[in-house]
Amino acid sequence: MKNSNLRSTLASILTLSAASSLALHAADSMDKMWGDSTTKDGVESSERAALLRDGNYGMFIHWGLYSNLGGQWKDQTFYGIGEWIKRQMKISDEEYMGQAKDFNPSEFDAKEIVRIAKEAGMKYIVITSKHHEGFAMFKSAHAFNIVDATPFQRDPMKELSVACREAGLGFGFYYSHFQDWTSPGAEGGPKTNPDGSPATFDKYFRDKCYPQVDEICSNYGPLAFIWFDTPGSMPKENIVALEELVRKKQPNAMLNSRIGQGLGDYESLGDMEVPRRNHQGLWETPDTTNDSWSYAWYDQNWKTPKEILHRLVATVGRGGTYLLNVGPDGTGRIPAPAARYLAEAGQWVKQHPGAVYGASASPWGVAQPWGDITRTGNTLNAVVFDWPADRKIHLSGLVGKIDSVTLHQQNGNRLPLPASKSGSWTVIDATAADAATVASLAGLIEIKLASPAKVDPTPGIHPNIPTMLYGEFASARNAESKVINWMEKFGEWKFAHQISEWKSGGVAEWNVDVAAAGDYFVELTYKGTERPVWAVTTSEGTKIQNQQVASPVYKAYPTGILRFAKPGKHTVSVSLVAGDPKTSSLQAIRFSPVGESTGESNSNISLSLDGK
Ligand code: FHN
Repeated sequence: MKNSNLRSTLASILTLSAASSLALHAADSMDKMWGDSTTKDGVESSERAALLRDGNYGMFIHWGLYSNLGGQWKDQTFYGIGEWIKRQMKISDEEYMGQAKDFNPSEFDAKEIVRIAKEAGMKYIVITSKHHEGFAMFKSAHAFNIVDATPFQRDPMKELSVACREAGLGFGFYYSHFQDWTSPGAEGGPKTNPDGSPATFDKYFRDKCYPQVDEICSNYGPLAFIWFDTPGSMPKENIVALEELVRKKQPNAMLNSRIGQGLGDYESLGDMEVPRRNHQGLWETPDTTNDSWSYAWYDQNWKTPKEILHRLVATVGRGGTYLLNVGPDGTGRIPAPAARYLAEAGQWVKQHPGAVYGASASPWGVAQPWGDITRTGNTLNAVVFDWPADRKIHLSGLVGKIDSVTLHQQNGNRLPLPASKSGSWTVIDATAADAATVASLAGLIEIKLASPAKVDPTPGIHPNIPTMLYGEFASARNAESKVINWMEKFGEWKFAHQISEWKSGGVAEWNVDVAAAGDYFVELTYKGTERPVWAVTTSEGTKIQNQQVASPVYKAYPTGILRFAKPGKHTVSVSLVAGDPKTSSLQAIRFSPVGESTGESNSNISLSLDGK
């Protein structure tokens, strides 16, 4: 994905109080600093790509001096990603660097971290060796490091690299190459050297960045990843020099695209970005177990085991790898709720490894209303997160012969399920599923096909569970259809697709395949000012139109009941009949069958792609 496509409307939504102008500046530039995407021929099938291609799940760790502050500076709490506290709270270099003498993470236990990652089902660990603060979490010739500047005096990176190797986990380093807020000349660092002379990036690069990348590549055995971040406007020659260094010292390491300049082996998507459509190439989404990357005392907004699993399966189902972060605290411990929830999700992964490891993207290219699908050869792994009340799983547009359908029951038994055809739909009857399976985090239905899956990708409207159709799957005419991203708190990214800027004749159109004729309750998700009037029409000529109050953030509004007289293919169109064409912005349309008990709503399973 080209990050240049992602533009945010930050001014209206940033809710920072302290240092808000600095926050705005940093926020405005953070996504532009991720660098261009990359895809390299041949890498995907290479041995060194196995952790991304087949592993599909890794642990990210943000840990540094900022972890000891934990989101608190003196009497002020910093609400934002904790590792940015120095910059956002404008802490002086002297005071910040002085914090090192109080950093003694005596509870750090590399084996315990590895145990948590393994229990979670993760296949590798990437940890911050140096984040933007400039503090090295490894023994370095540069004095501002954990061995020489803290009472701890141990090299936790050494301990973790050894523990990973012993346990058979891949191990890699995050390194912030461009930003270094305590180093003269680096991005965000002091503008002058200690002697008062003007600082240059070149000197920072020669004296600190390059030697430290050399150190991490030389002193910790074979590395699986070097994960650079926010290259911004870093000179190309420096980036190329780092790439050459890594290639020479760690020929088997995978380099992420955030090294910059279109280099690297695979693409890092935007922070917290689980895409809605399948995404090509070798890629990874960095996400976090709560809102912050590093430990913040107040941030208890943990993703539940079900959310963790859903986001993992959705990422694999879109063709990628899920890199899920934890932030150990100042003592070195991973917060207990994160460890617990990871383990619960991990238990499911261990029971159903084939749905994640070695699995690839769903042939539908998108999620299903009841869950998601990954693929292993000719087998479809249908992961059911929201069981329809009648326990019938509908699949639109599946072409070809089904050899067998099997439900993996909680008790370990395999239950064959009947499957039937209804027009272009395949209906799997899971009414015999036992209660424990239905109550578990997710059900796994294995659908073995006689040949590779072929699918008509027209979105289906399901007869027994609400179906949400997002704006990005509509064709828009005389209206602007685009991805937006923004920060909820500082550094907490959200993504959405919106259709706005309505002109005369503006319309958003979805081609759909309706499983069952009947009445459907329609909700539109939109934002705007005043009271817009939206019209929803079908190619059968049915129309509903309603006026509702709008709000400046995206919300779902009931719009009316729409009838499909016949099942099968239809076109649904939405247009703005009255209201401000500039501020009225449509995100999605949702259909809930009327008269059916639809079971648990799927609207609360957030992939954090919806929002304001
Ligand atoms: O600024 C950093 C942020 O602190 C965090 O490390 C994330 C993780 O992907 N990367 C940068 C922002 O994209």
